[in-house]
Amino acid sequence: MRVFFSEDHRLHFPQAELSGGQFVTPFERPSRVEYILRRLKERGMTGITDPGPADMGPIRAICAPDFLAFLETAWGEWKAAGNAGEIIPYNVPVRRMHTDRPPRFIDGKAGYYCLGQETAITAGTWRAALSSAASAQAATRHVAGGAGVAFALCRPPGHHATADMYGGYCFLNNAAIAAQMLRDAGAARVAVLDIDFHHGNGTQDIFYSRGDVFYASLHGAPEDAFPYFLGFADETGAGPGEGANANYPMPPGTGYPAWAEALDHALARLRGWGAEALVISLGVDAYKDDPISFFRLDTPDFADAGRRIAGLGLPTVFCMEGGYAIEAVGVNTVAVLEGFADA
Ligand code: OKP
Ligand code: ZN
Repeated sequence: MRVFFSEDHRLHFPQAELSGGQFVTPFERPSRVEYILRRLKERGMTGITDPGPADMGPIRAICAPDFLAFLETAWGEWKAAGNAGEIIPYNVPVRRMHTDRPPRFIDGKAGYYCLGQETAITAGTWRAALSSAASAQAATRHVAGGAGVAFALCRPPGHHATADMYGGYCFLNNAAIAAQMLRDAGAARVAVLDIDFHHGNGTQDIFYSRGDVFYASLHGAPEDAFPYFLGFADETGAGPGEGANANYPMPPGTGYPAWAEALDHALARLRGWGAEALVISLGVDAYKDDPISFFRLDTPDFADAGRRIAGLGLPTVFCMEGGYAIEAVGVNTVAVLEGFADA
């Protein structure tokens, strides 16, 4: 299985994440990728390819122009305003305020485009986010060209990013960009299956009213888990997208039997719907020792999940998302890929 990966992910490494009322080293940090690369090499998966520059076409197809302009210019404006630290917004538009009037001043603008204040923007964030999207794009081109499967080792992750908001460690929605590219390459119906512990609110939102991309997600119930305000079971799509969204929220302590049952249900939905190509939002934070999650999957469970996903028999692009039990992230990620490849 070919792996697409850019070293430019290193350009994004904020000093600070707001957690527990303190600034801590971000959970989503560059060393996560080192563990994944090490495990890929240990298992002989050595075809690791630099994706080259991002193609802005498919990124513009998914993201709002003003949001892309914000990501590109935010750091310069923040520094020009005399700020010494990283971009962490203060105020965000909420109930009964205007959510459609982006402010001029950077402090307000940063809040306007933010959905999670744990996520800081730094000097290199935009370039890192582009490199992450580029990996998803190169993997997608590889699969669209007939490869059957590819792994985009994306960092930073993407599934919380909407067309016009960043947060939850995400800036550009890599999985959504990949799904759109598969559509453009000729797949009439594309499925995104999100097995990260967190609900991919961004991916759901981007495709919610579309009938050509099905979004299915297994995740910690929003009553108890980030992103809190989306991911309920009664969100089934809208308009032409009605019936093309499926959420499987699950409670604290959920183990593999219940999780696998939800996975099988989701896979049956995607098969019945007639998916022709598949994007997997591959987070491994459903792991039992993940520091910010509450499911109880173990390493062999990830391999089994990979096998079940392979049962769909579809061209598949894996896009890396979360996973914060750092020493186990490589083993668990590669377990999914090997389970898929062995099946
Ligand atoms: C990104 B992905 C830590 C709270 C963290 C944000 C979680 C973002 C997860 N005190 N909240 O889906 O793995
Ligand atoms: Zn996650």
